[in-house]
Amino acid sequence: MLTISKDRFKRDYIQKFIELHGKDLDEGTNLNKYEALGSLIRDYVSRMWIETNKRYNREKEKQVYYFSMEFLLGRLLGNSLLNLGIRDVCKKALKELGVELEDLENLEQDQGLGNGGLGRLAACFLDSMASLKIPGNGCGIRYKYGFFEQKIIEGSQVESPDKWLREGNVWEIKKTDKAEVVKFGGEIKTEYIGGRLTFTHVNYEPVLAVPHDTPIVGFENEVINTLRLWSAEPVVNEFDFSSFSRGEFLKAIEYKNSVEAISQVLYPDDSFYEGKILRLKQQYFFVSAGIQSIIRHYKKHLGDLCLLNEKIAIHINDTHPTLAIPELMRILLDEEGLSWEDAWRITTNSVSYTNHTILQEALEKWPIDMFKKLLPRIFMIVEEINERFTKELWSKYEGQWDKISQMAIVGDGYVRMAHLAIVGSHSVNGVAKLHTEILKNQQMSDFYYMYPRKFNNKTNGITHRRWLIKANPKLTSLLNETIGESWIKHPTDMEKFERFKNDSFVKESLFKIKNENKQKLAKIIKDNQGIVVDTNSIFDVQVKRIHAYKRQTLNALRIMDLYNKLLENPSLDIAPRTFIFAGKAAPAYYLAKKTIELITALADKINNDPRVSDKMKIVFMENYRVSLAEDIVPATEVSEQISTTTKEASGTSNMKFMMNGAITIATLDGANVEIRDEVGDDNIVIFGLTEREVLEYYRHGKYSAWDTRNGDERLIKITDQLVNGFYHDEKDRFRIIYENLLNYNDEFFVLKDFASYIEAQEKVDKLYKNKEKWQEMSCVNIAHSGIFSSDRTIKEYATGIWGSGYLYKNL
Ligand code: 26Q
Repeated sequence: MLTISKDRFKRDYIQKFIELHGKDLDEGTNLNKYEALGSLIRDYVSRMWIETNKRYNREKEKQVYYFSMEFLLGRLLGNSLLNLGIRDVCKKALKELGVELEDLENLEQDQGLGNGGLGRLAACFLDSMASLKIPGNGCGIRYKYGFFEQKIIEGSQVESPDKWLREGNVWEIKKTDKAEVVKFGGEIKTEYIGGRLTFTHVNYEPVLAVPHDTPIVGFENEVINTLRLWSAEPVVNEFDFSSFSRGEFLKAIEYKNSVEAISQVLYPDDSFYEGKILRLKQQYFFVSAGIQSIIRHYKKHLGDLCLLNEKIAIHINDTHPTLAIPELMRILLDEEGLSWEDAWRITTNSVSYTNHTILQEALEKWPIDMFKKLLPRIFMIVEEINERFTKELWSKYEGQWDKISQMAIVGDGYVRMAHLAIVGSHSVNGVAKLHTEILKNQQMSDFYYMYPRKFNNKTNGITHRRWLIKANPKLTSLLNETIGESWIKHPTDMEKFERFKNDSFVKESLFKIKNENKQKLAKIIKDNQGIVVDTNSIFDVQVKRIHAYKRQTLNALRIMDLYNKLLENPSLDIAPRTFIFAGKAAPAYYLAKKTIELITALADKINNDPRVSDKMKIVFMENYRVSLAEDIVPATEVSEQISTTTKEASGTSNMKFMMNGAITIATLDGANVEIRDEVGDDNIVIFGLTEREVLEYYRHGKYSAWDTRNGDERLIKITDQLVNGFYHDEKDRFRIIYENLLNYNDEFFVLKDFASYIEAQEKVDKLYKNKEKWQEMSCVNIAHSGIFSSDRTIKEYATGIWGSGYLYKNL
């Protein structure tokens, strides 16, 4: 923990400001002030960072490398201050200088280098590794443009580039001397040299990978870990621009552009795979740079490569970094001269893999031709892995050609990344109990049968430091006042809070805190969307990526139904509700974009209907991102977790909401199952098809959307309203949604779950009207949320998969 007095801080800050801007503090803009503060904090951090690295090198504790295409960090200033333990001092000091800390914090651009859950999980894991003193490094891509910025124009999503680096980035340090060269294309020359077959890569296109390091501050423990993001640059030596004749000059420009394209932009699709060569380039680019730098560092500090897997663990976040497996093989074989057997043992014992989805359309497979041309040597290695693996299969399943070809790594003209990841690693985990069971028993059952010991579950978590302590300071104080502060380091101690579930003072406090958080959010809604919401209404929230399986449509349909009911019976006795949505649709995902249009159309019509305006309001908040989530989550009362059972691997916003006292309305999908197990049926509202029912429908194909609709008056009315111009002059605006629900017999069972969803919502209404009961439920939810801290998750990874982090036991 950094100890610094207020006066010292003031002096340092003023000095930093002048040094940086060449003027006095009172002449500076808030942005100037933010930059000075960021820069000062980085100075403080730098000393600890150097010390941490020295200690790691000295003590040679096992290092974890978390490879991920996405790190969705959000803002860093507030959390770094919190973790350094100087946020209060800093706040007071700045106040005395006439500066509001929050104003500066709000100026920071989100670091939005991720799509959603998977990227945010990586960020929570970095925070937990540092806070648990686990030597953990992130490895990814420094995209020039992160996840696009979303605007809603005339009811539709419009994307623009996320220029997050426009005003610079105070947190990163470019390490030019640690650059690596990554090789694409070309040919492989094989020859025997000294009786050994060697492989030489020729005529390749070189790309310089330049690391940018960001400090990851541990919580009050003086640990600073590193997130290393790679940026692609031309290798200048080999293409010296000035000395080229005209033809070569153009070639050089082309080369430069094609290189820089690699780290230009984050692909905005989650859960939909498209075989784009640039994406494959991105994957090999950061994986190769990362593995090369690991080996370089290892050789310098530790030496013997045969012990590599005892000293480092390489974790791959979904299949996107799977090329780490053949890349590590390549280095051990071609550059270090190890035998195949040794290289394979070291590689598989180093690498572990997390699966985040069972959606078929999200599974990565690369066309062989593309793969081979771009990565000739890596392809040879993958072929060899495949050959050895299929031989092993043959010995088990002699004659069963179908099974063998289904399980092969290379087959049907593709390289199947999930198969490579399973075969080339020592651990495969799902992200919630149900998800892992589905992996074992359905999706990957053949592999589970073959390698039962590789498969394990690690239920996701979220960092309670960002999502509770930072996002909800008032609830944090209430916890501290009632149960003491031990929960901060031991989040499961939050269970003690359950003792207060019948304490009227605590319940009143919970009510008040929620209300204040709602007021804060209401102001943001007013400022951003121009909509005035009633802070006495239920804040009912669904914020996440827009996707058919997450069923924002189901939510929209019940809003339509409620509107109909209110028009029919204006005195219907319901607790007023504000329906809050936010989330981005992949730019090419037409149905998802139409879903946004539907929600905004409902808002337009219903919000402007005075007959219902005191009972319901609909808000679609623009540009959902981490910093906006930090304002929404603490103000939420009803958390909508309504995916089709079996489809949501885990979900993590469900955990954030619960931790902030929201009541969950949910299907028994993903980690909702564990949330239910924690709080009990009385403190969550469950509805919808069970896993078994869903799987049964898929097996027998007996679902009929039309029959379901025709059997329910409410559904007849609302599905008609989708296409009769009720919500928009353009009558066919939502036709595709209608077609999907009915004529395409919607594979996500929206209509099937409608009736039970409505019933569940009526139950929510009743519970909310009983204020005492609601606060009691809220209290129980908070009390049981500690287990969903990512600290628990990371301890499980460390002990169960990585074999690292023995130190955390002493905390
Ligand atoms: C793959 C290939 C080509 C282009 C894009 C992709 C791609 C990119 C991102 C595929 C998937 C993703 C992201 C997936 C994701 O966020 N999954 C979520 O992971 C969370 C953390 O485990 C879970 O809580 C969610 O349930 C899961 O949907």
